[in-house]
Amino acid sequence: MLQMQIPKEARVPDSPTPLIVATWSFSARGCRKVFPELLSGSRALDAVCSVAREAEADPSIDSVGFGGLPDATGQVTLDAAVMTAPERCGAVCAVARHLFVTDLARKVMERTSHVMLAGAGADAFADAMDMPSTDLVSPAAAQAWQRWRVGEPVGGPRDAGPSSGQLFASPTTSASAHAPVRHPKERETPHDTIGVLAIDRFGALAGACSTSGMPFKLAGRVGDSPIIGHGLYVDPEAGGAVATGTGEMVMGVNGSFLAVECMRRGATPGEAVHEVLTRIERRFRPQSHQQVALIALSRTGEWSAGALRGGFIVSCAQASGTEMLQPNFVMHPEEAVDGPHPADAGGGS
Ligand code: SD4
Repeated sequence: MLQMQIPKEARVPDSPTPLIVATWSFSARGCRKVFPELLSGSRALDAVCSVAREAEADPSIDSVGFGGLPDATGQVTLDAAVMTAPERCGAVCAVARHLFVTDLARKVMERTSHVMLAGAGADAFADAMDMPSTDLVSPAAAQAWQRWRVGEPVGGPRDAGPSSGQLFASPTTSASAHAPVRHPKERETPHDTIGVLAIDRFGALAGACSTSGMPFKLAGRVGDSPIIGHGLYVDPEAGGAVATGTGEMVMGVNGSFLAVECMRRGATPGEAVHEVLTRIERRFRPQSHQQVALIALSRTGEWSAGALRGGFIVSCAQASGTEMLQPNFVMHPEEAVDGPHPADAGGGS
């Protein structure tokens, strides 16, 4: 049931003060580490890239960077985007040989006249930028893929949702020559992209997203995270937004762009997030295990977060400390997906 709660804003400062907000609790560690630099005058763009990099290097996070779960063929591919303004954004997708994809997306923004590079071209650009090439498949991710292939359960509590196969067509209807051999237990696994928004001492906004995408996705599948306007959007005239969850649903409504447009037209961040989730509800009728969550940050530093279901956590770093917070509203609080992440052990301030 759709619950029409009025979202409460989390922070309403008098003037912009440095702040980092990020999706999921595993981001708390990076937020806490990076915030002092932001407070002492570093730029919002540096902050969001640094927080994303922390997650990319952490092998215990199975949805971002090294440790990310592979696609259906066993290959890990990474997607990322950065943005500070409509005319200042960069993205990469389907990167197969380079770990620090948020930095790579930033290089696309700063060193080319393009916005997005994909696949082998993105890896070749990283080589040209002297970024080290690396094997992205961690031993744990390789094991998870082996289990998934033979239909064994993958993961712990985060993987305990009901079987559905929503991401892919059912085996009996999937006739594509490129479709992987599918196991009856295949389903859309909960998965947690890092999306980070920051505002710096100068009032500048920046955002970043980094993900290994949907676990066991069809080879070549790219979700919302690296696509400007879908997983991430920032406009200094209005604010910024990041999305996490089932990318296909976020893409259908241009989720992050829509949230920022709502703020441009006078909505609070909470109202903006609520509008996006309501539209997803109306069009997609998500199943109970499917999650979408967004964080929106206004240009004056107010922020709010909402989710379709319980389980979503926001990491927030500000002068008073780093906290892991519940979102401001949950459309279906009675339904929870995605429990605490194993990498959460060091959370809190
Ligand atoms: C995707 N949105 O590739 C990403 C996955 C994600 O939380 O964010 N999961 O669809």
